[in-house]
Amino acid sequence: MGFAAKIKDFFGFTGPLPEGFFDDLEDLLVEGDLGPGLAVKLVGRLQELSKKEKITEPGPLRERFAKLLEDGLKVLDPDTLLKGESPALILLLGVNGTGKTTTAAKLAARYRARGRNPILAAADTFRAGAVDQLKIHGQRLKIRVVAHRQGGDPAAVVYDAMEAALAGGGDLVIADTAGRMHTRTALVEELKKIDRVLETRLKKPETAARCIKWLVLDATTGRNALAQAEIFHGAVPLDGVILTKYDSGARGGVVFSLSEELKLPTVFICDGEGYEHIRPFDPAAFAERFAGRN
Ligand SMILES: Nc1nc2c(ncn2[C@@H]2O[C@H](COP(=O)(O)OP(=O)(O)O)[C@@H](O)[C@H]2O)c(=O)[nH]1
Ligand SMILES: [Mg+2]
Repeated sequence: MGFAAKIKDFFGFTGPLPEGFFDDLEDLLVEGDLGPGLAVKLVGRLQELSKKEKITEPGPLRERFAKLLEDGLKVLDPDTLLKGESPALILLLGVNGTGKTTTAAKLAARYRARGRNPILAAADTFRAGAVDQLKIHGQRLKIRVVAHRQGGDPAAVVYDAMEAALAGGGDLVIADTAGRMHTRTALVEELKKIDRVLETRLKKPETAARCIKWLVLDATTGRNALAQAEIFHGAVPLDGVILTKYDSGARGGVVFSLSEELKLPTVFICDGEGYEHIRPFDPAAFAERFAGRN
């Protein structure tokens, strides 16, 4: 049984709370990738609430729990973040296989549907096939892809894409990057270089500083996703996280830890491979689902 079904079951009875209810909840939350520290803290608060308000039934307790979860979430509207920035630059970071390339295409499609004019930058020049993968998306979506050869300089690709945008070709550059950037020094060097290139060649000192950095995390990797976020966020300050593969029984509790421990908001959730499978993070809905609403 997946986590979502288990938590539904857990709260899905009537009558008084059985003995060990709160301990069992703690265990279940850890299974949902919430992390032991946060699980203890939240369940403690819930227990206090249940005493204070004399809640003895699982239904109302579940609602209180969902609210507690929601209250702990950092929120950031991905559309306000981009407002006024032209051209805006979004760098998608993350380890291999988390869904960066797919998400770059989804974001381009989404923002275009909202009136922006996106350009995709194939700045993963490291992985064989990465450039072609993005080009195929570009062809399907009829969105311009700026690309160099495999093995080329990622910073130069971002620069060219920004220049194309500044020349009137677009107002939003979405850059796919290489997964190898998860080692701290490589990541920092790569980003510094992008900064330098944008600064010196575009003569727009603020451009690089304003670039939006979103980390792409695979929900199915559980607590490992938090470890990845710690490394990336420690190397370069991130603006937020995009959680992918939140389909097929993913748990997703890591989102609460990202907020609590790293103060990082989740900006988008992806739940499938199609271009439409991306939506802005909705804290109330996410908390409700995690808390097993029927
Ligand atoms: N089920 C599911 N698969 C996804 C999602 N996002 C990406 N993928 C798949 O995950 C795999 C790796 O994605 P890719 O974009 O190449 O990852 P990258 O290495 O970070 O660029 C591909 O097979 C994608 O189709 C998602 O939200 N749900
Ligand atoms: Mg890729």
